[in-house]
Order: sequence, then structure tokens, then C-alpha cells
Amino acid sequence: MLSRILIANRGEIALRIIRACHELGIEAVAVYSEADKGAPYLRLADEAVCIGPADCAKSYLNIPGIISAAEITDVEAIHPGYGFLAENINFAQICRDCGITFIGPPVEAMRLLGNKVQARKLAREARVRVVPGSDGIIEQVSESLELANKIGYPVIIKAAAGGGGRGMRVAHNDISLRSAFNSAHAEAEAAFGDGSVYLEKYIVEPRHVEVQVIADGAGNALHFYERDCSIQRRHQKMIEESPCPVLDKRTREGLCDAALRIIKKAHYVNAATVEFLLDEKKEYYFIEVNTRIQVEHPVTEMITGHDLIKWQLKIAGGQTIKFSQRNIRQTGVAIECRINAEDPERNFAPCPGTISKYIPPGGPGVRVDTHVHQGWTVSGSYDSMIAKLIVHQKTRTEAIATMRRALREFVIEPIKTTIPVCLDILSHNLFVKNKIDTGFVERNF
Ligand code: MV4
Repeated sequence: MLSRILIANRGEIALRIIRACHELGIEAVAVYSEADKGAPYLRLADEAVCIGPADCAKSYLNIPGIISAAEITDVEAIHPGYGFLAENINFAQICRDCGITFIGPPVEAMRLLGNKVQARKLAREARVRVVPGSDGIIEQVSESLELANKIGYPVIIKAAAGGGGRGMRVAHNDISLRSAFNSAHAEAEAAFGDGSVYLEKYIVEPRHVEVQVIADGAGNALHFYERDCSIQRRHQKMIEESPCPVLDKRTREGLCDAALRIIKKAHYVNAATVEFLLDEKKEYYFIEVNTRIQVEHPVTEMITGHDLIKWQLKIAGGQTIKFSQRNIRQTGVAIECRINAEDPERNFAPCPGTISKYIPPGGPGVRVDTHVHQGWTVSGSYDSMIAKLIVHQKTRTEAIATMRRALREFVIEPIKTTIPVCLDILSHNLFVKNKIDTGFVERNF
């Protein structure tokens, strides 16, 4: 088992990881930028190291700085959280070279799954359905035109090195495909230093469903069921729930088993999320694997009763999974709302500033994961997410009711937040009736 780790992150996830460490008797070293001086997560850490100025590039993304902090504080391992360095293959390799355990997958699995074309190939080999499309990278516009005319429009061009919506273009005909191909290629080259693109049939109005998986170093892998993350705006998730309210038992089993086959084939270790699109016929298609713990992991924790961060720490410390899949049950319904410091009236512009009044909700079935408090100043230098509000109830109807009352209780002033938008969505007839897809927010708000 690990005895002392460093957390290369900030905010609510740093706090979340410290708490898991302390429950396992692990010491947690926190790092912070000058903008995070005095943050609550530092108070709970066993030691805190300033790693530079507010600018992420000079602090939370500065690999030599973080490795130095790890060496000075004599930790055995680094937890990267999400964002920042969590999916940085170079960082994971440097940790390995320095004899520090990276609390995440092996570099080889990160490299394999980080390339979406290779991930598609792996999924096919694992007998998992992928979206119809190219077998590999498409080199020429002519090749994409030929394929699009074979499978039919609309199609989508995606960057092999991309993910989360970057470097993607939809095309509805030959003319738009020419420009989609060229601009996706250019954007991918600029963003990832790798212009490789591939083509898929564009699935209209899909749901986004993802499976949480944990694997150990001995080849055991367990799934923790699915999350539905269809409520998003510009590729930023706003509300997530588990279980996916439209899956039947058989489809769910197929989906979760498909995720495990991919993870096993990749020789994956630690926590992963396998993403699928669900079409209107409720057919699921693999799209990509996220090789980190995700923001929305609490909904899975609520319905399974398993602490996923503890699992990550145990597995990184060399423990193996000693119980079976049938001990993991899906109980009730959990929903998470992301509370962002953004002004919905000004097109969701970030809204940094000092919180003078902060009253979190409570009561049965309510969990708040946050790092903010009264008097805290939200910096404009980082992601605008300031809290996650998670509820757990027996049924979806009850979970929606609990979430609505908790959102109404939640006071964060005077900065603007996404609380009112979350309330509007939870009160929307189509959300309540499960008639949503990834285009819901853009169409209705
Ligand atoms: C798609 C798609 C439709 N068809 N692929 C966006 C993020 C990235 N993870 C994959 N994405 C999509 N891939 C095919 N073949 C639609 C999206 C998509 C989307 C997916 C999930 C959640 C929200 C989305 C919003 C717009 C587009």
C-alpha cells in the first residue's frame, strides 16, 4: 500500500483525493499556485508546496516543478486528478523514469487509447461495435469523399489525437466534406501536433453513455455501470446521471461487458471511462476511452457505494481486486449538477470574484463536492466549475425532486452561477420524460 502521495491538481478534486488518502491512512502532499494560497484543500493536506504563479503553464502544468515538489516532499506516487496532466503521456513517462508511481494507467495503455483510430481498431478486435466509418487514418480528401458516398451523409471527421469535441467537423455533402476534412486536419495539426483524421457516420441526436471501469495489475477488471451525460453545452457536461434512464437490463449488460472487453484487450490498469453513443434505436457504438478519473465519478459512487478514488489508490499501491462483479450493484438513482461560476445571461461568460455569501444545501440524499466557502475568491485563471451537487434517491422522480430543492437551497452570492440553468433543465418536461439527447441544451436554452 502507498503511504505518501502528491496531488498534482487543485480545487474540489484535490480535496476529494486528500479525503480518500486520509481514510486509507495515506499522507497527502498538496501543491498550489499563488492564486490558490489559503485554499481549503491546503489546510487538510499533510504538507503543501507552492509551485508557481497563477498561470497554469507555470504551475499545475509545469512538469519539472511538480516532479521537484514530489522529490522534495519524498512521495511515492502522484495523483493527477482530472484535467491538467491527467492524460499527459510525457508526464506519466517522466514519473516512471523518476521512480514515482503515476496513479493512473500504464504509459502504454495511455498511448494506445489516446489515439482514437487505434482505440477503434482495438474495440473491433474486442468484438465491440464502433460507429461505421474508416478503418484507419484518412490521408486524402478523395478517400473521405469515396467513403462518405458509400456509407451516406451526414459524416463526421475527427482528429485521431483529439477527444472531447476538439478537431471535429460534421459534413452533410461533398462540398462541406472537402472543407471539413481540411479544417479538421489543420485544427488537429495545430492543437495536437498530429493532423491525422478519420471518418465516422454522424449519429444524429445521440445520447452520451459512458461505463466506469476499474482494472488491477493482475488482469482483473470490474465495471461500475453507466452514466448518462447527454446534458451538455459545447462539449461541457452540465448534468450527469446514473443509471441511464433509457437502458433495459440486456442492453446495459451488453454495454458494460463491451467496456470490459476493451479495457482487458488494452491491458489497462486503474480507472477508465469507456464512452459510447446511443442512437434512437438504442444501439450503442464505442467512441473513445478516457484514461482518468472523471468529474462525474460521484454519481457512480452514490449508486454503487464504492469509493472510486480509494480504488485508484489501492490499485496504484499494488492491491488486486478480490471480489466479483456480482458484488457491485446499482442501487437507486444519482444525479449530479455542475455549478459553474458563469453568467448564463452573458452567454456563460466566466464570472470570477469573491463569494460573500455561501450556504450549501444539505439533508437526506445530498452531497456537495466543492473547494469554495464564504470569503473565497474564484480566480479567473482556472476552470469555472466551483461545486458539484450530487443527489441519491430510490427513483429518478425522487432524485429530480431532491435536486430541485437542493438547488433552491444553494446560495452563492454575489457571483453568477449556473444554478438557475440547472433548475430550468430539471424542471423541463422533456428532461423529466427522458426525451433528451446531446443536442437538448442547445435546442432548448
Ligand atoms: C459523434 C457524434 C455523432 N456521431 N460521433 C463529441 C465529443 C466526442 N467525445 C464525440 N462527440 C460526438 N461524436 C459520431 N459518429 C456526436 C458527438 C457529439 C457529442 C457527443 C457526446 C456528447 C455531446 C456531443 C455534442 C455534440 C456532438
